[in-house]
Amino acid sequence: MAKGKDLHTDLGLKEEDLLGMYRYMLLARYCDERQWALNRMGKAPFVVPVSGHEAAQVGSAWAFEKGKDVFCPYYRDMALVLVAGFTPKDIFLGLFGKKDDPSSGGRQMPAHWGSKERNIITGSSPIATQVLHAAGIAYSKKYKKADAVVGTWFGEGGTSEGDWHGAMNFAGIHKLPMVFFCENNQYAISVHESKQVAGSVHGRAQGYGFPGHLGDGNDILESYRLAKEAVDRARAGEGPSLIELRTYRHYSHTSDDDDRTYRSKEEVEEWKQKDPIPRFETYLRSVDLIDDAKIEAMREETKAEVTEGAKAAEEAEFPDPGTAADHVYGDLEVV
Ligand SMILES: Cc1ncc(C[n+]2csc(CCOP(=O)(O)OP(=O)(O)O)c2C)c(N)n1
Ligand SMILES: [Mg+2]
Repeated sequence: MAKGKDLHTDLGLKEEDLLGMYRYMLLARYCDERQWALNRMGKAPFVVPVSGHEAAQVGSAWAFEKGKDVFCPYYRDMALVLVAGFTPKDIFLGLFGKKDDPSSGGRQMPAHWGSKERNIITGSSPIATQVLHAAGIAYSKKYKKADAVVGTWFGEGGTSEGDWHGAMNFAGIHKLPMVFFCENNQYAISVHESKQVAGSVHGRAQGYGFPGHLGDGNDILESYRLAKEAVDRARAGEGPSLIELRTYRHYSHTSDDDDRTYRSKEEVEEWKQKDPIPRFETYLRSVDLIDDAKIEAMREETKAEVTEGAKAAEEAEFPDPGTAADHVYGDLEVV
């Protein structure tokens, strides 16, 4: 592949795209650090960290058209939903279970992202169920001849579920306009990939009659390239693709997990050295888009946006307990 400026121009990315991508990576990272700190302060009961996955999520989300395409994410996809239209304040409204949480008005667990206006379909807690939802939505888009591509994201653990295989088979049979993204961080909570995945994730696509590709999920431009090719293919009516993006999570599975019991310090450190954010900074420097001063300014600006969003969400109202059953059981009255 071409080097330097040609690398992103060959991908059809403009300078504002690159800076936008970088900004979203920073936003996600700072939201993550903030939510982790809030958890340790006892202010946020449950946190699902994203750090480490930013390139895979921002790069893949960038290939979709907002307002047209549909996102079926999973709990780790905070950077993805930021690209799809969530603000840092929205992220914290969900974390605190506040009334204006866009996902569920404070009814769901945090990280069950959903927003009708942003075409983000809320996920259920059982893993990989969103993959079936995505296939159903993609079928409806095809049936209605709508110009829309459906993206769905999941971990490699999710690919052991029957739901995942059912969705893959259905998508292959009907040549659905969708893209399957596996964020392979090598662990399903404490279970290593070697005990979870026989063969490879991307290799499974062949069995369902469509292409599967493997990419470096810590490389945002590679994540974007693979996603864009797959989204273009889906939009052209050529059917689904599966993209496996290899990455690593920097923190525990959730705030309720202690990863020291199953990952060595050395392994975590080794992967932190491959942090996707400094790696993208190296590229941005190489094409003269940023320097130390610009990095500092963008970091300060995004950090301030996150601090402000967290503060506004902390001060926001909780839902009225009298509305607890609204949108849950139809029009039941609370007695
Ligand atoms: C059907 C089902 N089984 C088990 C769980 C418990 N569980 C929640 S997350 C998770 C691990 C999923 O790992 P992976 O798909 O690799 O995603 P990651 O968290 O690593 O991003 C498990 C087993 C669940 N939510 N649903
Ligand atoms: Mg995993």
